[in-house]
Amino acid sequence: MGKQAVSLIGVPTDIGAGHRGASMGPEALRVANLMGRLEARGLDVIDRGNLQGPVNPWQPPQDGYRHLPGVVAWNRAVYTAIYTELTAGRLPVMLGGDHCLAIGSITAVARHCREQGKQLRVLWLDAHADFNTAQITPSGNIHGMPVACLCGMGPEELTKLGGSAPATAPEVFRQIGIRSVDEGEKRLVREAKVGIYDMRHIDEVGMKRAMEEALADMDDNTHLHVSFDVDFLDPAIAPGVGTTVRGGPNYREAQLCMEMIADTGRMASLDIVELNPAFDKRNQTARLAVDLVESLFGKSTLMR
Ligand code: 6HN
Ligand code: MN
Ligand code: MN
Ligand code: MN
Repeated sequence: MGKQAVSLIGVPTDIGAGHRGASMGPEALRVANLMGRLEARGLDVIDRGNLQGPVNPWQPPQDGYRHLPGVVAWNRAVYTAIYTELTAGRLPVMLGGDHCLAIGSITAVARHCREQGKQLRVLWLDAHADFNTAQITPSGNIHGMPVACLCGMGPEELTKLGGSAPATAPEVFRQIGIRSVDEGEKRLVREAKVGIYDMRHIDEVGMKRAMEEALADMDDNTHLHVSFDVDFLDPAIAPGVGTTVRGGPNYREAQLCMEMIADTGRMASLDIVELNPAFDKRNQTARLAVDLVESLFGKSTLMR
């Protein structure tokens, strides 16, 4: 078998977030030697550098959205870049940037899947459900809305990024680690029937069984996309994010989660988002993220 081809794409913006600093995420991951670690795994890695887009104007929300034009511009660039890598047969790793950028990456992945006749499965590793809309958002921050947008609920400029809406459907999502969902958002995720494996469920059945459930019913035809919001992790081990929520997976639980994803052999695209070096200590959260991403690519699997 040839080397798995991986492309790193930096997206240095915090345009969708409520705190500044996620724009420094791509560089922090590079400083933590993401590329070298993946190369040591035997992967053929190219760092495509950073995409470009508007500066963060740091304005209050308008009609329920903060920075909508800027969010659209960045996501268009992400959509094109991710689609280009997938078409070239490479595995794109988006280095965010805040989580609004998953609208662009997953819209591209969904298009690729449609064209290739593949089934899409999205694992959404996050403390948050990211299913807000303009009507119910407590903040106006679009990083709290990407899953709703991908399911067709949101402004046309975002829901139709790939030409038509919806980009995909609630059934493709499996959300792991959830522990902070806003009041109105709770009703929406319930109505949409998003697959949620929240911390209560992980406490009750353990990470192993929760992941077996989330990874069930995939086959050779499944494209598995992992959207890794670093605030998924417990803030005790990962302080370098803008929106910490206590009570997340610890180091071993997070490792097991990544290892079980690697064991499926189906991960075909990845987002690493919400890393915020302005809140980090000595780049420890970036180093932890790189450690976990190595596991996603099979590091801890013996005999490989
Ligand atoms: N993230 N639910 C909150 C909001 O403002 O909508 C927080 C969202 C956080 C989003 O971490 O990707
Ligand atoms: Mn493909
Ligand atoms: Mn998120
Ligand atoms: Mn989050």
